[in-house]
Amino acid sequence: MTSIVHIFYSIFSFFLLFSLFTSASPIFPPHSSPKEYFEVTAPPPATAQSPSCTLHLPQQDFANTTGAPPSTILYAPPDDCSGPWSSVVLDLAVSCNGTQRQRIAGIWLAGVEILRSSTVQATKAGASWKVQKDVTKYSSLLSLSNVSLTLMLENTINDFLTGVLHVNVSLLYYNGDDEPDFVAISDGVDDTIVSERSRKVSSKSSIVKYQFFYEDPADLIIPIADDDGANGFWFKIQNQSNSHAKGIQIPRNTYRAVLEIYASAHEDDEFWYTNPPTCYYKINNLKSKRGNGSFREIFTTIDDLYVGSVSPFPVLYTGAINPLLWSPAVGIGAFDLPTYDLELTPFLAQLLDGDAHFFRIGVTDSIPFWLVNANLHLWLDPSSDVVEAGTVLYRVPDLYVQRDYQYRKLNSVFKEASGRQIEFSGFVSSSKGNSTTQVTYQFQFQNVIEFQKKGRLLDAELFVKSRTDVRVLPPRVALLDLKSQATIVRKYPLHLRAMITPGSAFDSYSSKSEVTHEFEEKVEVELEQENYQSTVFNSQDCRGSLKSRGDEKQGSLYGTSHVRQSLRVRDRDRCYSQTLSVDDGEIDKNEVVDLCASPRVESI
Ligand SMILES: *[C@@H]1O[C@H](CO)[C@@H](O)[C@H](O)[C@H]1NC(C)=O
Ligand SMILES: *[C@@H]1O[C@H](CO)[C@@H](O)[C@H](O)[C@H]1NC(C)=O
Ligand SMILES: *[C@@H]1O[C@H](CO)[C@@H](O)[C@H](O)[C@H]1NC(C)=O
Ligand SMILES: *[C@@H]1O[C@H](CO)[C@@H](O)[C@H](O)[C@H]1NC(C)=O
Ligand SMILES: *[C@@H]1O[C@H](CO)[C@@H](O)[C@H](O)[C@H]1NC(C)=O
Ligand SMILES: *[C@@H]1O[C@H](CO)[C@@H](O)[C@H](O)[C@H]1NC(C)=O
Ligand SMILES: CC(=O)N[C@H]1CO[C@H](CO)[C@@H](O)[C@@H]1O
Repeated sequence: MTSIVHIFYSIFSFFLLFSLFTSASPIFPPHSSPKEYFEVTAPPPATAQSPSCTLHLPQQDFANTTGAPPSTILYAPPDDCSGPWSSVVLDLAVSCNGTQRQRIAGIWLAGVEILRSSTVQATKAGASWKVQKDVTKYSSLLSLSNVSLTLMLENTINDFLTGVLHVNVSLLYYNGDDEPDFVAISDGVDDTIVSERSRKVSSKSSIVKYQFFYEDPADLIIPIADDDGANGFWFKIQNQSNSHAKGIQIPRNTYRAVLEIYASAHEDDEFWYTNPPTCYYKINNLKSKRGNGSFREIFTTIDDLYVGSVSPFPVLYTGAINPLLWSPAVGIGAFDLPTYDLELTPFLAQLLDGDAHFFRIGVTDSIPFWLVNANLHLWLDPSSDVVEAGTVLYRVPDLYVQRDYQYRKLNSVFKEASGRQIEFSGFVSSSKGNSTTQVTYQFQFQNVIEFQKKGRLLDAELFVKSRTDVRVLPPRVALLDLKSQATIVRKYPLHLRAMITPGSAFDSYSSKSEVTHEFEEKVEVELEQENYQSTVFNSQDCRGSLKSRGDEKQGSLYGTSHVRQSLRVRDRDRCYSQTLSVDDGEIDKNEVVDLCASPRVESI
């Protein structure tokens, strides 16, 4: 906490303040009992039923674990509960018994990451929360016995930070036989028919999954990660040239491959989309290192051939900007960070020769640091030893980048825009026939960062849109487990405005901030027999203030918060809507509506 003095001796800048905010604990009206936190999400569909069986793993405690190896538990499914399951849900329950800062956490099964999460800024009274995630796509690993379940959570205990994190991991297994009877409620005759039919499809299809890429769980999942695991299996990426690779051999009868990427941004890149070019600091003689511009992209290569990239979603952890904004509802994705999927089937031609191939992951223009690793999901042909594959098209034009920097000393404006459109296709000839997979990926990135009032006001506006199209040709009856066509569109708009004012007392300050951000996803799947859509719209609109009198030790921040959040999820299983309203840490409204049950609500 030397940073307060440091801030006032250097020129006041937001970048130093962000790090200050993340290290201090907020004080709302003091809490006497542990505060319960949550992330606004739709519960996994399976949890509407009772699980067929449940596995509670022993509680793990994370006290002073910085620099320590992760904690490892031996995993095996319960004896009377071997798969296949219709769904498996990971249940994480955490409590913290004192003051603590935000931490990042990862859980791996047999070295394959199954959850990336973060923890809360707990006050003296402590905190607790719960995370549930559908992990059915990892079924092939979940059915293994005596494999390691690894938890990495670096925590620090000192005179001020007293909170030990107690973590319980449970797995809930569902077999989907005891589907509940749905009652269609509607006053329109036509609505009733539609509603009943969609319910029937829904109860039948809850045997499979609603996520396009993992409709049927893969037969084999290979981690592209740090095998050593002494500091967790993730790769720690310091800069663009610091990419990491792993050599792996894949079975020669693989007919489909999807790479799932887990990523989180930390330290100087935690708020990468507010990073000006490094020059801004040099010109103004500032010490901050939060530079290198605002564009970041996670890229993957196989044997140095570029095979795809993804734009990361800006997750705001619980210490971000003004910690009061994330209490009790944390930022979008903070407890269950989004993952990103790359369809790699068109590249099987390079991979099926039985040799080892090098999968590399990096982050364009990154600065310290990112934690990134990936899982290679493979589907195997049970009826042949060798599948034949060939590349048909490989079109990767350069990334388009446009930068418009207007330097006016501390008051400057930095605009960046970039985009790309890439296309791959390849055929796979297995016992199921010969099909061609075409993949196109497009994305658009725009960012404007504006510093006003001599750098005390920061205004940043980010917009990211990505679109992936996967087509499997020709659609064949014999290959019902592959989709004919799918389109996945994601949008991440974010607007952040924060102003800091030094107070009259030494070291004191006050700040005001506004953050509006959204996670939007639309998946459209066209099958021979069935078409369906799933949409997620999640938006958080936050405003707050923060004051430090400057005469106190860490934990002396107090202020206000106003948060409005709206979540809508529609897919084959759910029409979930949640509206939340929080003022000064207290919930005014938390309304959950089943839009399927009351179709009229949606038109309001
Ligand atoms: C925590 O660990 C650090 C170094 O790893 C050590 O310096 C410190 O004394 C430890 N604190 C406690 C309370 O054990
Ligand atoms: C973890 O499980 C133990 C044993 O069931 C229970 O006593 C404890 O309260 C649980 N902790 C959390 C954080 O849920
Ligand atoms: C938190 O719990 C641990 C035991 O897990 C205990 O050693 C520690 O004293 C507790 N801390 C506080 C602040 O109560
Ligand atoms: C798992 O390990 C336990 C004890 O270490 C052993 O009794 C059991 O047979 C093992 N199970 C399998 C499937 O290897
Ligand atoms: C990138 O990171 C690596 C690993 O920390 C370091 O050795 C290298 O000097 C860094 N390169 C640049 C350009 O900063
Ligand atoms: C599969 O189809 C592709 C293109 O349609 C063709 O080039 C290839 O020769 C076919 N392979 C086999 C084994 O039939
Ligand atoms: C956009 C930008 O400034 N990129 C720089 C990020 O840092 C690396 C060095 O680590 C430079 O090579 C890039 O030009």
